[in-house]
Amino acid sequence: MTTLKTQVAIVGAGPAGLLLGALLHRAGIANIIIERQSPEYVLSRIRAGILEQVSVDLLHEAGVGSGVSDGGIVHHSIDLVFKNTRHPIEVTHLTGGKVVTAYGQTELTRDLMEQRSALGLTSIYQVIEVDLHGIDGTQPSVSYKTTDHSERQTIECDFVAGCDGFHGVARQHIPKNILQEFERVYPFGWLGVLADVPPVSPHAIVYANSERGFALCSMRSLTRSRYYVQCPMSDQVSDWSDDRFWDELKRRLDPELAEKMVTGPSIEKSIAPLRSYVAEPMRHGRLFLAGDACHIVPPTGAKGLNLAATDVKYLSQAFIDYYRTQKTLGIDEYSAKCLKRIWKAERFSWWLTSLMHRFPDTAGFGQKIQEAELEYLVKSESLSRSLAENYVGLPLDFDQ
Ligand code: RFL
Ligand code: PHB
Repeated sequence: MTTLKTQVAIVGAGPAGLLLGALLHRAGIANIIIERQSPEYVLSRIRAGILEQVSVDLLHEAGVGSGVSDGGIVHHSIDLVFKNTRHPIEVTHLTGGKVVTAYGQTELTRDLMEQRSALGLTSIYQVIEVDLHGIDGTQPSVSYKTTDHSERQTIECDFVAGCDGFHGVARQHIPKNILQEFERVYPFGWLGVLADVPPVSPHAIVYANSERGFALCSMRSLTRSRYYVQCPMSDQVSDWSDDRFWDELKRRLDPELAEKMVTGPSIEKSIAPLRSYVAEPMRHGRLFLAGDACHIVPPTGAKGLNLAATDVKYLSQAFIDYYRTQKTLGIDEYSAKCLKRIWKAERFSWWLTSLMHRFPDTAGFGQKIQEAELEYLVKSESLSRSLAENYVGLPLDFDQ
């Protein structure tokens, strides 16, 4: 059996695990990351696209800010489409100067992976049979196998960070009588398409409510677009030819955008379920959960990756304080501090999802109520401001 030693063992090389590894390394705290998939597979998952300023600042703090500075597209407004008409919500004006940045999770992950390998830090990919040990005590460890070694390997550490996403193993190590779970599964999914065509709306992300269902226009660059349409979860990707997708997307937008839409062959197409989920607490003994490992939001509010980033901000600060001062206040308060922000983002994402999608059980009545609320929202400065301040991300000191 091979045994490695480190200070923090990180399970999962998604954005949460990689960002935590980078921030800890900069503070002189040794860490090893293990990941179930290959690097290529991790980079092939097309997911988030919108970063709050807090997340962009954290990338700079982690030393990988140049990617988002050079390749990110700063947005000052979002557009809401309903009843075939587009209404801008000027988020920067409404929040006293805040912006969001379009920058893909794939690009952000690549920046962090490249930095990690340039620094020679240990990341072990394609691990199997991951298990955690001794998290109730003072000497936890993580064991696993790699696909090319049959013998088990162990990482001895001071702390374990469970950054292994919704389907990971870390959360399962919090005893059932302690872990509380809260969940809502929505009766539809999102079909997403990535295509090398210029974004139809380069200056604003477009969220559309239509009688045919929700649609979203986003981007990865000025030549690469990311679009979504609401679809039944029973649909298969093979049910959606490119032609059918473009036709459906255009029918859910206002006539001007539909007319301007440049279509082309898809380079990725996938269907994602929509779920709200929180597991509490986020810490048990020496195990700390971060990101999708302990909370999921439906993607409508673009909060998932941003929440993962703020968890990691608080967790890295807590570990840094601990190693500098031996005081445990930061690690003791970690879960409660994160959960305050998480539940506000859960509320916002649930509200925006409820407002923008077609629900099978409310049909025509639900559509009329949504349109009435949207009309109220775009006319009322206070409601527009509430949407804007949540979209750009509530200030970090909001709950202090
Ligand atoms: P990830 O990205 O799921 O990474 C977890 C990693 O852990 C690995 N893993 C294991 N490794 C070792 N051992 C095990 N036993 C393991 N089990 C799992 C996995 O292979 C994986 O590499 O979680 P993380 O790091 O917490 O990051 C969270 C984000 O990925 C997620 O919240 C966002 O993608 C959500 N999201 C969005 N968030 C935003 O902030 N803005 C957006 O615009 C946005 N759009 C989206 C989204 C998510 C979407 N989907 C597909 C759910 C759009 C979509 C369509
Ligand atoms: C994306 O660009 O993938 C994206 C943008 C906004 C969202 C969700 C996803 O709310």
